[in-house]
Amino acid sequence: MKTLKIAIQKSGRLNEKSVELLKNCGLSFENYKSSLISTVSNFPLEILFLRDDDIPEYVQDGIADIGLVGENVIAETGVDVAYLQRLGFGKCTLKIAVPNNNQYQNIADLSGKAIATSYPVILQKFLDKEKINADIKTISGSVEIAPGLGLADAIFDIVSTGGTLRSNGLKPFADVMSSEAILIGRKGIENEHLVLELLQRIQSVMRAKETKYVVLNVEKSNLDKILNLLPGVKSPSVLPLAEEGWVAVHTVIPERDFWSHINELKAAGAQGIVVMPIEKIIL
Ligand code: PRT
Ligand code: ZN
Repeated sequence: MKTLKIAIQKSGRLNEKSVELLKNCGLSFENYKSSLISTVSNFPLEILFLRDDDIPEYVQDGIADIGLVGENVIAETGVDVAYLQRLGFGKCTLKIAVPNNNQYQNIADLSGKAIATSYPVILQKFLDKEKINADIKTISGSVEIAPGLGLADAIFDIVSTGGTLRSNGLKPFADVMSSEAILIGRKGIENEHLVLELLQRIQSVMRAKETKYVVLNVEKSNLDKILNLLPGVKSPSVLPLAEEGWVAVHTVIPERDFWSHINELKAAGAQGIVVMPIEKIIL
């Protein structure tokens, strides 16, 4: 394979993070809002900008080799593709929601009811699994207003903060699926060298995001206590300071470990703690 083609969302919730991820991978390209295709100048990659709904099929059919899309869209289109990497953004939950004043007790109460959604395939699968016979009303947008209009008794939609449900007088009733952005590929493409190289870059960016470079100063007599509190990638570097009897400790740690240890580090004598972002970590 000479050039890899990746499909990403043209505009919408995943566009900005997708572009940012590719740029953080060191890829140079123009991100013209009007163009459908962009060529990366320093890696054999073409970027196709598409509606997210089209991405799974483009990848399955080989028009794009790989694609970046929400798991919910993959599930809805029912395509047969390889999952290459979960990306940790675009997180949401697909839920059934009902009007606030509604008295439904359990899932079985949805039998015979009308449920409005833009995701009929995922919903039907869930209802089949729960052995519930409901009337699915497929609508393409503004699903949350359907109960207020008398079009449906419940809705099935994506929820992230829950604000949209609340402002439409709805409450969550059942969680059906959780979703995040994911890198997919055509079946069989997993071991292509260009795919592996891009994956390595993506993983190094993701690893770096969760990790910080920490520098702190400590008196030599307290060094052992500090080192015990700092699990590093390998082992921390310890450098002498100009001031006699003091050293600087440099290490790389997951941000969450850092916050859980910060008070212990200070109590153990750490001073001048500096926390810096890391661009990439290649293992
Ligand atoms: O134009 P195109 O077809 O490409 O985009 P789209 O309009 O179909 O999708 P878009 O850009 O809205 O979302 C793209 C993907 O982002 C989705 O397929 C999900 O995987 C993911 N995602 C994450 C979300 C949300 N969070 C989200 N909150 N997609 C949609 N929403 C909507 C939801 O439909 C509802 O209207 O936001 C509203 C609820 O948000 P809260 O925060 O009020 O709960
Ligand atoms: Zn869409």
